[in-house]
Amino acid sequence: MSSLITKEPKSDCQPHLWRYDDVRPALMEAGDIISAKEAVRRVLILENPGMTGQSKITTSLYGGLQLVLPGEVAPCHRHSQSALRFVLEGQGAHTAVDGEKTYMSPGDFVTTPSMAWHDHGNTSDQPMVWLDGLDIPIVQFFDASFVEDLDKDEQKITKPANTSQFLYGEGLLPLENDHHGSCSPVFNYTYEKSRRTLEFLRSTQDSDRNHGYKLHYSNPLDGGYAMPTMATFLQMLPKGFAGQPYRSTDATVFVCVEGRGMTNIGGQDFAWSPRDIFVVPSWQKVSHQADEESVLFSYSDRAVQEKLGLWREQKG
Ligand code: 1HN
Repeated sequence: MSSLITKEPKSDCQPHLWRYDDVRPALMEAGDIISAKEAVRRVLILENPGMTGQSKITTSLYGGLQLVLPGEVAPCHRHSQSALRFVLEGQGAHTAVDGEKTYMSPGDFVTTPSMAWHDHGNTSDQPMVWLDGLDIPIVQFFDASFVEDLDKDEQKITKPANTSQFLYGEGLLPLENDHHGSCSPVFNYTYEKSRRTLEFLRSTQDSDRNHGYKLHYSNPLDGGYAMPTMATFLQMLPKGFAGQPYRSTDATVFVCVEGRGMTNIGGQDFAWSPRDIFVVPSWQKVSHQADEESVLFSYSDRAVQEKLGLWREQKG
């Protein structure tokens, strides 16, 4: 019995950090070998070293780096799996979802809901790289995966750019709200806006002893997480911050957006700088330190765990 029902979470997931400078050359090499169109999605999978061969970054989530080169199109398809994009490099490439395009910049968090048609394109003159977070292992667990290809590379654009921002992202909602599904109708949570909120908090409030200044991205229709399966967060650690150890049952993927610091995960130190990605397994003690004012984006399965009444935390 004790191996089935453990006293505490036991996981094959290991703490790990990928330095962007180490993985970028491999991603650019992939760009020379195969086009986005040939690959459908040209991504380097960030595979957790404790779960090799499974294409998982945590037990329940997928993480990867996607490259779209100037002039390329990643052809239109839709699938049961939800995806989040967090832009690491490049400016002005776009993704189209359900008839609307959004142009992306570093630090933007962009949602792709389950079964929404989506294609990506890059009409800028620079490569664009983003972190893809998908709930692939969750959908796999439930044996609920479907995918369809569109009969053309790019879907028809039927809505003016920024439609969802104007209708849902400005503190007003349409009287006859026709938004369907459990994903936020906000398509792009821009870094420009979220960074401003963090700066306001830093300059007016005390920081949390575990998290610094931490926010979750929210669905304006219900105040919950922006996506039904993946919770997403943005936090600022002020210069010199030395956080207390914290643990929670949602294994979490972090990305450094700005600054420089170190995170201790279960007794191991991981130093990070911009665009580095690291993973904290379930229930391992994590404490952050910042040498400079730093910003971290993160995602986890907390949205699912809370719905199922499973999520727990322990503050230090
Ligand atoms: C996918 O469809 C995307 O739509 C990204 O951009 C990453 C990784 C595995 C399978 C499908 C996308 C993916 C993916």
